[in-house]
Amino acid sequence: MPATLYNGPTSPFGRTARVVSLELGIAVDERVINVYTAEFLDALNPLRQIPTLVTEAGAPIYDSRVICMYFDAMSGKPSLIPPERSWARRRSPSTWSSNP
Ligand SMILES: N[C@@H](CCC(=O)N[C@@H](CS)C(=O)NCC(=O)O)C(=O)O
Repeated sequence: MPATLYNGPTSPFGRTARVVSLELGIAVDERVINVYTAEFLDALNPLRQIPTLVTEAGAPIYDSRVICMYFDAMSGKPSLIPPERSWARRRSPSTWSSNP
């Protein structure tokens, strides 16, 4: 079961996350939702924003930049993160979760 990407129809942040997943060949189950009525999202992201990712392991991750770094770390492909920002890929994805 792939990760679930809660997204919206017009979100530039969500589009960034989706494009990065496509660039890296990461399968996601994208669900386009209305963030303003999606009460279930509060349990995954206290900001109730899109994009919000729920990983295959069930861990919620939010903020598009964090989601993009997660995809980058998980892909096994050459990183999209330029060398001068290599600090962004130092941590193991297995430790990643928005809920400490
Ligand atoms: N810093 C966040 C911003 C996400 C964001 O602002 N998403 C908007 C849609 S474009 C949203 O969910 N707005 C609903 C709200 O904040 O109540 C990110 O990069 O993911």
